[in-house]
Amino acid sequence: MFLFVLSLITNSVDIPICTAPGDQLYPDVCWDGEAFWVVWQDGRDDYWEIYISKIYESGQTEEPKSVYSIEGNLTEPLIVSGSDTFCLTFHSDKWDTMSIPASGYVLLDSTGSALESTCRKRIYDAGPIVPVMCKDHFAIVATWGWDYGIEFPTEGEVGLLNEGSFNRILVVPGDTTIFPCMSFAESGVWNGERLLCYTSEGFIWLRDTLEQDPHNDEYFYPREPAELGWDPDYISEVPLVVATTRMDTVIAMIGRCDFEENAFYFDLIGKQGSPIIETPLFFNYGSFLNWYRSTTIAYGNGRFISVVEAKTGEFPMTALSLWGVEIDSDVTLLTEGDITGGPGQEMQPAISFGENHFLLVWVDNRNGNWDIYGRILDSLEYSGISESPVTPSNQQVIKVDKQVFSNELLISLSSPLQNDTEIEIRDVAGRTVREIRLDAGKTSCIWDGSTSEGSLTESGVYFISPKNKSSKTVKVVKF
Ligand SMILES: [Ca+2]
Ligand SMILES: [Ca+2]
Repeated sequence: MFLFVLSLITNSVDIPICTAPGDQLYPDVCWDGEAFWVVWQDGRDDYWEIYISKIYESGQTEEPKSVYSIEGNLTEPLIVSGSDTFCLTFHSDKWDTMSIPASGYVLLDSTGSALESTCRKRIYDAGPIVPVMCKDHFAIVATWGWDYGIEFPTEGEVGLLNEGSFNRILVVPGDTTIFPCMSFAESGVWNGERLLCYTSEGFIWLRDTLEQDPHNDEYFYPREPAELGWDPDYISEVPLVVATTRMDTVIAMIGRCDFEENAFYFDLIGKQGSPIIETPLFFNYGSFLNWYRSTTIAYGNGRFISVVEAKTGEFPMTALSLWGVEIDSDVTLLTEGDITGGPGQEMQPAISFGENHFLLVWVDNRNGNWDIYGRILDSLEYSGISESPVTPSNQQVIKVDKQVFSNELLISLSSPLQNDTEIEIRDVAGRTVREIRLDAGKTSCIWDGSTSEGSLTESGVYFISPKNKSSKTVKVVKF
């Protein structure tokens, strides 16, 4: 109850972090022990540059400044904080005077100013370049490419920065019939002792030691691939993990299942590399987008908050907004829903936890072009239904006749459906306990509290939504 009161106080208004002319895109956020730092790509001038701004937990912001610029465009920055420096990574469309894709990193001092001499770039970037703070060093997890004319092979690599210089500690092996081998490294997360990287070969532990033979530790999967619907023959073709955070020494991750498009899982991985919960928490984000940068997660105050970019409506009426999920540290789903946003569209969320509160940042076009907005929060506020424009066939509000029930619950939709659908009822672990078919033209059904197998469900909290997820989820308590 105490936490609830606190959240009422601190859930606050949107902070306009940067509303400069032109578009501001791809924000990322980190916490340096005293304040949040937000970076983004800024298009106010002729080229995309990287800008940075400092945001305090009180909501106070400092004037954004250009952090680093070279000839050409700098895009999609990521930032992590070290003890007295930051590591910033970016993509670029120039390598010296040549117009070819490159990626790089630069160290920033404690005021957010670039230490120019540390900048390193690699030509032919082919994938993410992700900074991770380990114990003493920054790690860079990246996928490079080579232009061989017809072939465009890629190679996943992990390095540790030593005074700004790149020390390679892992090259991900791939198809040995191709040189360089086809492989990639998606990202990594530090658990306080070791760096867990996920690559096209699987997951691998690395140490924060400049000299190491990474292949002392073998590649592995925390769970049997089949449990997440992964086909071992095609395992490297789906992003296995889309967002990670850490709860003490436990790693929390949201990843892709391959049961169906847009199926996600949430899992906790212990020090041994295996899951510490019996089954992962499964999500179905319906028609939501889920590319690499659109999902974010952070842990703080005993809960995980994850936000994903969500697509509503059918082409060409599609609109982007944010969908949030809160998960308790014991892996129960607390809430989920459309996050209250502005009158325009919202996309590209990033979240970080500070000392007492989270900072969620995103891109928002309420003023006619894209700007960076943020919100200091303890808990997510939901609008109930997306305020973004949607086509009539998707405009549904789901209602129940009571929030607390024992025998019978009336579930109704705001307008008749054009196609048959299913009402899905899930428990707090995200498991589907019952699906009720609703024929086209019908608007209501009764749930008698039983499971699909006909047995009675246990007392507790349940979430009800149409299977296509074009409406908000309703939370009920059964006793
Ligand atoms: Ca909106
Ligand atoms: Ca703008």
